[in-house]
Amino acid sequence: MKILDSHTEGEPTRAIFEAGFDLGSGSLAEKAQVFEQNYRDFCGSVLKEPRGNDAYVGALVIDSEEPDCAAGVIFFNTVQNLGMCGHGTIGLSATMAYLGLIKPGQYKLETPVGKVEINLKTPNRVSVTNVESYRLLKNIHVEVSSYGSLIGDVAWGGNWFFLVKKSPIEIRLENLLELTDLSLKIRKALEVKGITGSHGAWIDHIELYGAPESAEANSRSFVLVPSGSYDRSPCGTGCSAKMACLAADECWPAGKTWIQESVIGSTYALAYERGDNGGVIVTIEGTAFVTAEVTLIFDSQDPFRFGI
Ligand code: PYC
Repeated sequence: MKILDSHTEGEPTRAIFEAGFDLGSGSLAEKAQVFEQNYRDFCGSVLKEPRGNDAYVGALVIDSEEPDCAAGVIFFNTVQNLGMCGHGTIGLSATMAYLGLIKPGQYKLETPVGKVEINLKTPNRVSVTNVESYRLLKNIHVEVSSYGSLIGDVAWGGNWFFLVKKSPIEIRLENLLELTDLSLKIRKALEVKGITGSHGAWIDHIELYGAPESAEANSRSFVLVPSGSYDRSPCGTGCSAKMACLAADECWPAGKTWIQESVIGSTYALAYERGDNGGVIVTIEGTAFVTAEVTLIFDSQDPFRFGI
């Protein structure tokens, strides 16, 4: 097994090659289910403390049976599998470039929710064309203790998001605890109200939006991820959900670049085209750096070998 770490605009990805797991012979989506069911201990031990932390996303690289795809990838966090992962795709692309597996150019990767295209512009700068994103629900009211009624949209960008257009808390790193607390309360309020994504899917990511700090950016966001941690990057799939909402409201034209700032001030450049199914196809561009070649050691005497 070969493991390499990277960060994309501050958000870590742990890429795993040559794991050799038996995931059966189904589709990539079916293999992802087998992975989630049978390899939960592996996911925890690889990503959680003391080897990682709750912000880490794993990228299990496997062969794709799609002839036009360079690889298949199953993204996972410390809680469950992800459908797609924007920062993870950028980080994986930079890692594959570092390993000499790809050179600048265009490639496709297969994910459990569909094929995504990568354009490796330099060994570190990558743009990703995501699966089709769409808004499911508009102007949903949720009551949150100490904040009152908040309004947001439910949208899909490869994962499910609830997007609050106007955060009652300023999007600054100094407000991290309050932003996290508010987002967890919103997620709970959605659960209590029975508001879900399609087919009852759990809305596991919450996005709060506010004014950008940089004059070049259009917006700044805080993104709660399923573990309860936050995305250091502007969250690629979250940005896709955001662009789907902007397009649905006719607030931003197709083809024009939108700069999204994260809570730590890193940015993605985004643009969308109309999709075939009423949604949008979003391109997410960002930068990733490889940070470590990793050898993990699991001592059978270690009571915390499966993570904390
Ligand atoms: O970049 O899509 C993303 C992402 C999802 C969760 C963490 N990052």
